[in-house]
Amino acid sequence: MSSECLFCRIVAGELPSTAVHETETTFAFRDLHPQAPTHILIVPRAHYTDAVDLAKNEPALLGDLTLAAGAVAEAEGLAESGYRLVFNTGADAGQTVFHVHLHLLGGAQLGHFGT
Ligand code: DGP
Repeated sequence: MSSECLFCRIVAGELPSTAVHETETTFAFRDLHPQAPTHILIVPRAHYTDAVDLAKNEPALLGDLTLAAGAVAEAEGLAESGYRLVFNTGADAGQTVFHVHLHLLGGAQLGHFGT
């Protein structure tokens, strides 16, 4: 845990969040600035900078994040309609918080992206 890290502090309960799902290794909460009707962030409790840092150091945790996302999608009623899972990785991709987080977006027909 880093006292400098926003998401470490949210996971530790030092800063408020609207939690929707928790496991031994993961924590999921609603995004403060939603980009879709449902926008949830799923993070590992342990601090890793981005998805590649996580994969290099604790690859099983990537699976935990994905399974947690599936459970959240189910609870949010998105399992049938579908949803998007995104890791922004690095500044040019729009990553602003350098504690790896999986965005779960859904609840609407999402446009294609990449430009
Ligand atoms: P990214 O741009 O991929 O690093 O995503 C960071 C997300 O975190 C962004 O969608 C907004 C969200 N966010 C930033 N600060 C907070 C906060 O204090 N609480 C919550 N719940 N979300 C936050």
